[in-house]
Amino acid sequence: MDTHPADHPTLSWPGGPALRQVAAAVRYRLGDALHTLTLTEPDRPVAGPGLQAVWRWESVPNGYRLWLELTATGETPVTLETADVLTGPAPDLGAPMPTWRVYQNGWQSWSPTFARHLGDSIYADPGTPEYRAAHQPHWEPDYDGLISSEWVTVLFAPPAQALLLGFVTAKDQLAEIRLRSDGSELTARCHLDSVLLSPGASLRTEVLHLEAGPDPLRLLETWAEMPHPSPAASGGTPSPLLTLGQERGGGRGWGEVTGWCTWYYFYGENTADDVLENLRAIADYRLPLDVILIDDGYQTAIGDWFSINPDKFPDGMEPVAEAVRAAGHRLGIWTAPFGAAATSELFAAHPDWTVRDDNGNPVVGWIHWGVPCYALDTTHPGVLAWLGETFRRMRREWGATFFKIDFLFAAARPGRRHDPTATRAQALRRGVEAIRAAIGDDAFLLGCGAPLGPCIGLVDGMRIGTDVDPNWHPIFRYDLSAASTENALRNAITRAPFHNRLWLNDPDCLLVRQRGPDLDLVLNEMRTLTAVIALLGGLTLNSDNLPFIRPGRLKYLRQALPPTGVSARPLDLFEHEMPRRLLLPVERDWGRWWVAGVINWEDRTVQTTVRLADLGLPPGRYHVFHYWRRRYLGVTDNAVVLSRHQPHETAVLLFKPVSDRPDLLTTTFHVCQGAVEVTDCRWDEETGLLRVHLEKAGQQFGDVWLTVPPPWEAVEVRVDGRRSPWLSPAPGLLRAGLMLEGRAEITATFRRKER
Ligand code: 9PG
Repeated sequence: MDTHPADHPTLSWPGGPALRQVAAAVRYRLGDALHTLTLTEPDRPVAGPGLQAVWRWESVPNGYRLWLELTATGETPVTLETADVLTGPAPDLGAPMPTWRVYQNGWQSWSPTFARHLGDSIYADPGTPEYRAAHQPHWEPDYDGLISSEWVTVLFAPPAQALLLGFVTAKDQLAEIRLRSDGSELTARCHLDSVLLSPGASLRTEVLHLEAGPDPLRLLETWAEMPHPSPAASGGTPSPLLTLGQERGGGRGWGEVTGWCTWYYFYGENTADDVLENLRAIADYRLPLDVILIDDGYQTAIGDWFSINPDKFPDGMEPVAEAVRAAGHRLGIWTAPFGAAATSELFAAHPDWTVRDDNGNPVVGWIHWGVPCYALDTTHPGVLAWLGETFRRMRREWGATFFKIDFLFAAARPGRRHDPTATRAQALRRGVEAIRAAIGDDAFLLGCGAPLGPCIGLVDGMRIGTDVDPNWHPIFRYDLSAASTENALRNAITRAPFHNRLWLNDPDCLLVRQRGPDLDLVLNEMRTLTAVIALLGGLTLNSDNLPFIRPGRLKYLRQALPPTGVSARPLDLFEHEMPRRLLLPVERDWGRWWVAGVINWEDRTVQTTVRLADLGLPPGRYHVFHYWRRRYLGVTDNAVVLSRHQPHETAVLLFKPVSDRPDLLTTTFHVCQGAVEVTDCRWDEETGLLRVHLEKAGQQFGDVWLTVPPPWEAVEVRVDGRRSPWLSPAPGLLRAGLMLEGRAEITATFRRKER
């Protein structure tokens, strides 16, 4: 690594990318005058009227960290607009820009995210004011031709030059990376939102991490895994590191979140009885679903969270809450805590609690199913106190311990706030902090409609995509943020690297009901939804009307439960805008295997060749099992050809190294084929005995498949000590069925065949 702190410095990596003629820039106002400070040298203060700036560089393994420190030096406050911690022409990646793939991370949960091939046209969003309000927080007229990615991007020039630019702090400012597709500009910008900096006061921008390497997916995973420390509000040393993967998510025992949600069948029309009937069905069917999430619709208006709709919940929330808890479930409650419906009692009582525009009018956060909802000012002490009281009451009076907080971007709408020194990011974070403090550390907090950065460290789970929907393609609108199974899955896959690192990913709900008036997904599409959710290992919530689900469909739900807690990797994230290859490597002390999800996004049948090399499997011979078709495809050392890969079908393929003694091939109890339900597998050569231990909550019928290479032949199979019939679906294979309730031990005895 090479630094040239000259007049126009260069950031470079030996044999890798180079960023030439880089600078930093601060835009601010003093009185009516707009000033720009340009910095071209690290550590040397640069002064303008009323403001001093220092550009900091730090070398870290494989890269750099850059940020700015600003101090107001005059007699009057300055108004800060933007701070570019890095700006210059597009970097040199050794290949022309049209060959690049650029990771474009959307702003909030529902915002489209993908790696775009610059040779294709850039994403044409709808450009409506509503779209901009929800997804483009920094929109300005020069946005045309601009690729903007929130907090992080990876620029990838195939085959092997990639550069990651990602902020590793995100508490205080919204931050984006902007790239002009003509190569004229690459800027990493922190938005200071016209906040006031008082004389003598200092602040620090977010910290940008730059790293180069050959593998863009690995860079993204590495970035997500880094501590995202929060810079101290007024310069100086960063405050203690917040490492989400440790503090929240897995480390707190939240690895496997399951549940049932009211929204995607009832869409708010559910009554208390509907909830109770589903609760009963979960018990009757012995479905291992933990959280019962009462989504939108129980309240009379956004903001009036204790005004329960009497037509739907005639006895209020308490009896339902009580029944949910009595049945041993966690109660989940949906809110949109940073909104006040224009029609709400909240707004009538506190018209001064909203963010204001320049004319003093309340700013609309979003339109909720036709009703404008004003954005609450989460820097206002009254709002923060009310938030605390609201969530403490839900916990105290209803016993809720799972909170889905939605439409969070409302708190980050531009406008005037009670605290003129608070940025949009800080305002949002204060609101989420108030909720986290009120619900306690042991409750689960799920962000939704949430700007991602400022929620890091505060939420346990995060919705990372648009709403799932009874339709594959969107029905009303054709932008990438429109509710549809396809769009939900895209983001679930493209943001998979965040899972277990920044929080637990919520890919949105699993729907398994039969095709009909309430669901338009064909079998392959429903299986794709099931497979992708199961392979991604995040939150797994069902949202069907369970009393009316046929047993033939419930079995799909069971095959996704519980989640592994570990995400498959989207191997071709930087190759295809809709990634087609997910790979979950599984390693246990008794074996090693890989589960691949190979997706056909096309609306027609295609032929797909799956090469071991494309999956990155070590060279060798593998048994291949086609999960949904329950078909053994034989042994390969090269590739599998799916000659009729149907529209929207995900082929879930197991790759298991070939062994010279009897071994477990797979089970059909879970899409991840052993990663969840197989707790042990032992072979004893002396006695010719293979023991497989299965363990899984609920009640489920399924098969265990064993491989029986010559000279071995099966003598008998026992399930929990009782002799069990078995089949041989092909030479060298053995299949035994069983009802799994809790745990089971399969013991298979083999002998060497006499020749
Ligand atoms: C409840 C729902 C569910 C869902 C959330 C959120 O109009 N819109 O653009 C719009 C976007 C998302 C949305 C609703 C409306 O869904 O993601 O899970 O909780 O709210 O209203």
